[in-house]
Amino acid sequence: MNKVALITGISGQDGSYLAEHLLDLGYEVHGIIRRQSLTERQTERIDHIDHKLNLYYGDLTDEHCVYKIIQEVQPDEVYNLAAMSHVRVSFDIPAFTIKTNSLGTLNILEAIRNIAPQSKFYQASSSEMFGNNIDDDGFQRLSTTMNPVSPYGSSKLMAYNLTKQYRTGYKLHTCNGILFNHESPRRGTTFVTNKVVKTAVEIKYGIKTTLELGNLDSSRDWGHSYDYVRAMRLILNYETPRDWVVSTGETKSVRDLCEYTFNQLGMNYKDYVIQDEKYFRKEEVNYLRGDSTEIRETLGWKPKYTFNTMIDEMIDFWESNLK
Ligand code: NAP
Ligand code: G4F
Repeated sequence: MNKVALITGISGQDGSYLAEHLLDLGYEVHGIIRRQSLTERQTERIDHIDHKLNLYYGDLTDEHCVYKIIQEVQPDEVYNLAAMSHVRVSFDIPAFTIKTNSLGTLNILEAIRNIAPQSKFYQASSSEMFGNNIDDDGFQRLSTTMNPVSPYGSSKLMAYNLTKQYRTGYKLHTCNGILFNHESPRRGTTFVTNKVVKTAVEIKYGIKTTLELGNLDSSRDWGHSYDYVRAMRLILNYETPRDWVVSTGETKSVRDLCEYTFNQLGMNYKDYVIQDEKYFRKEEVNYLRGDSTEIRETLGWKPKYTFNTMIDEMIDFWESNLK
């Protein structure tokens, strides 16, 4: 019998890579999508596998539809990737962020507890939960104190704690993957990596003249979504439900990102990048670098991409797209 997986947020960056991965492994894949007014672009990231997927309209904030879908699908594995995932935007729409990311997660956990307790549950937790706490050796890990500095980080910390509590209190198979930033050509273009790469390519081809950014000094531990969705499945299929950190262990600043990308395209970022107040945040996470020793040693997870090969792939994507 094929395993049955339900992915919330299947139309997102990670949802699309995870769906491909699970289909390759022989899973029957179900996913929740939202109704949008621009139907043509709604499933752009999964159109190539659409005929293999079972899609349902739904919204995590609607507990009735969450119950109904879980009742109908009776999944072996639930991957909760749906979220209002943009940190800066979470300052503009904090209530929606909490309703989707925290209460939405609770809606799934309650449905599993009541009508599908056999389902294993993966929660897309985030390095944003650490805020500005860093261990003395310069890394964040499971034991690092969490102190979020955005509505997004706070919403994810609530969901993280609920996921732990349903494991310890109700003995359900629930796991958190604390994933550090991960990107790809499918990344939304308002996140910094894809914004920088897409705009740099547009500048090279004369479509734009400048790139407006916020804070250039913050640092992130950037990996590739292709690698990180593989970690999600490993996490959920480990015999003991628990929480894990997934990261590259290397960190680069936004300035480094600009320098590398523009150099690859034969330009100097200093000639094009300007800073604009509107991209700064009320409070910033300054430095992220994750210690993923445990998942590498215990589950054998290892990323295929480096920062450079990932950015090169994104440059190739936008060059062929814009040509
Ligand atoms: P993404 O591209 O923004 O995808 C988010 C998905 O959630 C989209 O399919 C979106 O649907 C859906 N969604 C949003 N609100 C919803 C709601 N109320 N009900 C149902 N679906 C809703 O994000 P991603 O990069 O793939 O990230 C996947 C998950 O990992 C998110 O939970 C994110 O917070 C978390 N995470 C991401 C990173 C990262 O660096 N990428 C790191 C750590 C954790 P629409 O397409 O209709 O908007
Ligand atoms: O690409 P970002 O918007 O990602 P951020 O805020 O780190 O959040 C992402 O990673 C989290 C994991 O740590 C996820 F949980 C979350 O869902 C999301 O995927 O910004 C990265 C850095 C920030 O320091 C930001 O201030 O880039 C800086 N930045 C500078 N200029 C900018 C810009 N960010 C964006 N989005 N746009 C700018 O113009």
